[in-house]
Amino acid sequence: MDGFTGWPDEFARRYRARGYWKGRLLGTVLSDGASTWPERTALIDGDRRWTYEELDAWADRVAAGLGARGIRRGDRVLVHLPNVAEFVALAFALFRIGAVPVMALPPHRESEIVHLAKLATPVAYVVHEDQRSLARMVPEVEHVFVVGDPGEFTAFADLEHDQKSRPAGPDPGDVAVLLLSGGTTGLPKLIPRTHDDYHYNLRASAELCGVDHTTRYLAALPTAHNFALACPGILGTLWAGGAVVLTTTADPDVAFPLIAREQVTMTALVPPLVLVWLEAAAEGGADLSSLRLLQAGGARLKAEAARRVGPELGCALQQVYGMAEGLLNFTRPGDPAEIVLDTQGRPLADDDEVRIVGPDGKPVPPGDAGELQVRGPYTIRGYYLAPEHNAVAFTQDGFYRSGDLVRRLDSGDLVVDGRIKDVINRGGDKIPVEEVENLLLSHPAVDDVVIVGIPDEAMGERSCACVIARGEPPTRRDLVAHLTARGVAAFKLPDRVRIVERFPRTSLGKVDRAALAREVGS
Ligand code: OOB
Repeated sequence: MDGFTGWPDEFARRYRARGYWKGRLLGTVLSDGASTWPERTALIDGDRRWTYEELDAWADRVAAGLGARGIRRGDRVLVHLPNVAEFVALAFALFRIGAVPVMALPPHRESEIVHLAKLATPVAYVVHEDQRSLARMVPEVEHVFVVGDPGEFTAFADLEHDQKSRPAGPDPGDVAVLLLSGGTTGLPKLIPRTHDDYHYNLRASAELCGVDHTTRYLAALPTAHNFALACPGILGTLWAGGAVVLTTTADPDVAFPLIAREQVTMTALVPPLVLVWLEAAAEGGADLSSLRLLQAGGARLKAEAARRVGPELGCALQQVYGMAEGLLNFTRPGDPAEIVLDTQGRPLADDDEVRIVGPDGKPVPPGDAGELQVRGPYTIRGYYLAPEHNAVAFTQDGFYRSGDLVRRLDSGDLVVDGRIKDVINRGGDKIPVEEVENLLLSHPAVDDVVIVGIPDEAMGERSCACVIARGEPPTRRDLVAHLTARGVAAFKLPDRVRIVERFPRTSLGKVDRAALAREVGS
């Protein structure tokens, strides 16, 4: 695929020789299950359920349908679905024909979808009926498939085709999926993950977490996000012969009865949802006795919340510090309490090369905080079609600059202290500050604007737009209306607006965002 930067040969050889890359295609995760344990339950979505054999056959019919419409290896397909079974069937269908899903997130709206369509030039857009109107915003896309009522478009259900012969599939070194970056500044970038590297990602995550055929994994976070997709998520669970339970909301009113009914053993949440679950469990009446493991990640989990998980939810906690670009860190089952409660874990692979550097790019003394940089068998060497950004986001020797401020303890475990990049982590949702600032600058009453994160008990941080007004100062309501009219995902709307006279500057004349955040946060 053009615009894809792979690993240098020397590294590819090493990762193959050491067994990270096994030459397995993602489509085999399901087909292997269908031949080994056809009758086992694979997927549950409300009252609908599929065995491995049934899900495999469904994915095959969708693959045939896509093929019959001329969708081929290397074509991109923009996937914009909530946690519904069609997402799973479609993902496997695409993996099989070698077409590449672009994983839009459910909260994305016009602004993000238009951007993704421009960047990825997909041949098809697959959307849920609730978001169907967005399809009109991307007229250049050849096919629109709608899950639910298709309106003027094609129903996803009509895609299915029985024709057995399929064109040649992908190679293990091909890009299998394009994930969205949460970790970069500016507009979202696309993260090319290959069959080889992502297969390692899901397989090793599943092994580390002890996922097996008794696992019943609840996908409560968006399945399009790396965490719930493959860390180990739905793909890791299916690889191990477990069952995946889907929910479109993590609200305890829905999720708790589902856990009891389906005997869910494991799930993954972002920290604000951990708090919501703790509060709801404290009210009593919920039966969470089947739950064995709760993964928490996406943003820093406070130690106080971490401490309550075991006693109050009755399951083990695992902290996960990951990024769609690759590197995953986990606390391990059996780690001492202080590691599980107070750190974000350590790298998944022996060949994850993690270095922690200071502003001069040189490694900091052991135990000091610095920027985490990484390269390894499942960490990308470049974003898709982004040569200029890649020149700054990666070092000369191929390390990804995470922008995260991290310390390494003697145990090897990492603690995330903050970040050096301009992204606000609003409880796991990543707000690319520059993108929103640019949209706000087009408001007539905004002369200049800087968005900063301010500490928040529940979300970790919230966004505050600091505005230098032109004439009558705009209200938060004005600015939210302005952004909403431009079709911005709701989590990017500023939680607060402060009118300021000027921005504090560093000695180099750059806006001192940290000082500004202190000013408005107090
Ligand atoms: C996950 O992936 P992304 O791509 O949405 O966001 C990555 C960024 C990291 O660079 C870091 O800034 C932050 O999210 N982050 C954490 C964290 N986990 C992620 N910060 C502090 N503590 C943590 N535990 O968020 C992601 C991907 C796979 C698994 C889990 C999370």
